[in-house]
Amino acid sequence: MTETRLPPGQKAIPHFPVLQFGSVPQIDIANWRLHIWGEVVQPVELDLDTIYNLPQTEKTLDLHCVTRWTNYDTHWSGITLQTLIDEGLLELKPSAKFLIQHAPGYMSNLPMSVAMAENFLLATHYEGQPITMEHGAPLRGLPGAIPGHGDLKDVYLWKGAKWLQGLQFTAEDEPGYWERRGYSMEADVWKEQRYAEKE
Ligand SMILES: Nc1nc2c(c(=O)[nH]1)N[C@H]1C(S)=C(S)[C@@H](COP(=O)(O)O)O[C@H]1N2
Ligand SMILES: [Mo]
Repeated sequence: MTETRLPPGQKAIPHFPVLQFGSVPQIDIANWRLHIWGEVVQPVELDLDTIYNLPQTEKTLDLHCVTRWTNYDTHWSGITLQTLIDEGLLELKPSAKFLIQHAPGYMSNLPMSVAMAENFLLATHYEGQPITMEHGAPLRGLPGAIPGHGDLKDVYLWKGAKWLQGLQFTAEDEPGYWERRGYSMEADVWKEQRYAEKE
């Protein structure tokens, strides 16, 4: 296919930078839980063993950071929101329209249509190894692009929270960490929605 993989304003680089606001948080993996709440029938807390024992999904994704680097063909595995639904761990109310990912000192918002799509993973492993602390262990929200799937919405990497510890489902959209600082609520990489449009 001649279709380009590189969104406008991006540059493909061969390495995977570490990037976050502030320092790497201290995470006590043994006592770590994923909290799920909001517009759900039953709030739950999942430990890492439970997540590791769910059916795993593998994805090869192109990552696009708003600071203009792109990393092609990164390999990840983990679970999806659909996995949680299929395994009876998550039942959304019809009022659930947005997913807010929570991490220590960080939040990011996505519409359910993007969070439920096949290019959004709750990732535990990168290139066959558990995700390192710097890259968001033990679990990170991960939006990436699947080349050739022009039907999927592709958003910038800030729309996935490293050190994910909470999934909150809401009826109304809520700005996350970067969105509160002027970044786009939508963040479509092909439309270069880096910053929010001025009113
Ligand atoms: N918790 C948390 N998640 C985060 C961020 C952050 O500052 N804190 N930064 C986001 C941004 S802007 C990017 S580009 C990616 C960087 O992921 P990496 O460090 O694995 O490259 O994490 C995203 N998720
Ligand atoms: Mo980023």
